[in-house]
Amino acid sequence: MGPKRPRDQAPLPRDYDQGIIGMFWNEVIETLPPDALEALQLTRLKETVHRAMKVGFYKKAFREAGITQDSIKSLADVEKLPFTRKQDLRDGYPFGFFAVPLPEVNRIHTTSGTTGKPTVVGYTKNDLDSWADLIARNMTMVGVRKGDVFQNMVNYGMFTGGLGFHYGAEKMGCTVIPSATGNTKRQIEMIHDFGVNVIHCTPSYAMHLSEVAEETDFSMDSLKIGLFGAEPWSETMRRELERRLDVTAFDSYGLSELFGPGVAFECPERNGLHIWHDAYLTEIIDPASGERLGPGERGELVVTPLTKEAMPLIRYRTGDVTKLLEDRCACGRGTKIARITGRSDDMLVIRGINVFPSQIEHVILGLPEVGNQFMVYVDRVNHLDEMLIAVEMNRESFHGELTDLTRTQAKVAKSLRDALDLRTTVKLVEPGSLPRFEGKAKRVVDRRGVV
Ligand code: DLL
Repeated sequence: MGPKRPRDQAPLPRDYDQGIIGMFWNEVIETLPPDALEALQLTRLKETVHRAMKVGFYKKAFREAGITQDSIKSLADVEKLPFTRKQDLRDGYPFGFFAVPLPEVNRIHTTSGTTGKPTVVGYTKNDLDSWADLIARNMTMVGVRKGDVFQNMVNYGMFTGGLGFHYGAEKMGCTVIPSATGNTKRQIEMIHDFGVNVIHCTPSYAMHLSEVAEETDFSMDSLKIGLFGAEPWSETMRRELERRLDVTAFDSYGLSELFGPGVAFECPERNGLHIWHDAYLTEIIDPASGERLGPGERGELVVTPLTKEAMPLIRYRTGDVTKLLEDRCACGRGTKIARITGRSDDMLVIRGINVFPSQIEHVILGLPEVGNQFMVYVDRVNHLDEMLIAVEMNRESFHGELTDLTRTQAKVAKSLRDALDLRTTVKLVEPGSLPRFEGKAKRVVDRRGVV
C-alpha cells in the first residue's frame, strides 16, 4: 500500500499511489474489450437461461412468454425474458428458486421479509468462489494488498456483508479481523492494537466510530482505506468520514439476491461504480412502464447475474435507482453506474438494514393494545439513521390520557425489534390523531435528505 494521503486533501489525484492504477485482481477480465465482453456475456446469458429452466417459476414464466433455449441469439434478446421481482422470491420461500439439489447448496443467506418470511439466497461452492473473487477484485482495485490488516465491522449472521467481505479479503491474503458489529470502543482498541489499515462498515457506523473515537485515548492513525456501503450515502458524508477517520473512502454496492456486496464498487477515480459486466448483465428501466432507458437516463437497475449456479435470476428488479455512465473509465476498466440515489419501491434502508413499511404494518396490526394507524418518520441524527414510529392507541385501551403507557410502548418496540432486527423509537398517540389517506397511504416520511 502506498503512502498515506495528507489529511484534508481534496479528491485523490489519479496516480496518488503509483501502482493503484494498473493494479488488477484479474486484468484480462476487468479490461476486456467490448466485443470480447459481449461474446462472453452472450455465452453466459445462454447458460443462465438454461439453468433457470430448472426452476419452477421460470419454467412457467418462459412457457407463457414462449421462451426456449433458442430464444437467446443476441444480448438484445434479454428483453424478451420476464422480470423477476422480490415478491416472486418471497413466494418461492424457502427453496423454490434453487436450480440445484439442496446437497449442492453450500451456504444460505437471507434478507429480512415483509411478513416474517425472509428472502432466501443459496450458493454452490463455485458461487462462493466467484463471489470471493469479485470482492478480491474490488479490494485490489482500491489499493488493498496482501498483508493489509482488514477489520470487518458488519453483521456476520445472515447478512451477506460479513461473510461476503470476509472470504474475499482472506482470498487476497489480508489479515482479517472478523470483529462484526457492536462494542465500538473495543473496535477502536483493536484498530489501534492490531494496526488495522482497512475497514469495512456502513457509512453511518463509520461516523459513529469516529465520534466514539473522540472519547477514547486510542488513535486510529494506522487507517488508510474505508470501504463503505449497504446503504445510500452522500458526497458530503464521504468528505466528513475522510476528514474524521483520515481514510480514503470508497462506495461499495450490492444486494443479497446478486451474491451480496461486490456487485459494483468505486475505483480510485471515484466518479461512479464499476459494475462487473462479466458477472452481471445490466439494464436501466422506467420502473412504471418497464421500458428500457438509454445511457445517462435515471431509472431502476435491472440485473441478470451471469454466473450464479444455485440461484440463477433473470432480469432481477433491484428497486435501486441509478443510471449507466457510458464513458470508459480512466482506470482502464469498463463502464460504470452512478451512485445509487434511492429506491423505486417503498423499501427503506435504515443503518444498512432493509425495512418495508408493510413489515411495520404487520407488527402493528398484530398487537391488540394499539390501533391500526401509524406513521414512520426517518431522520438522520448525528449521522445515524433513526426511525420514530407513531402508533395510535385503540379506543378501548385509551382512557383520555396518555399516561402509564410505558409497558405498551415497550411491547410495541420489542415486537418491532424482533421483526425488523432494528431498534426503533415508538411513540403512542391519541386515537384519530394521525393523518388518514384517501388514495395510496403514505405512511413514511423520510427526512434524511440524501443527495
Ligand atoms: O446490503 C449487501 C452489501 C453489504 C452491500 C455490504 C454493500 C456492503 P442487502 O441487505 O440485500 O445487501 O441490501 C441491498 O441495500 O438493494 C440497496 O437498496 C441498498 N444498498 C446496498 N449498497 C448500497 C450503496 C447488502 N452502496 C440493498 N448505496 C440494495 C446505496 C445501497 N444503497
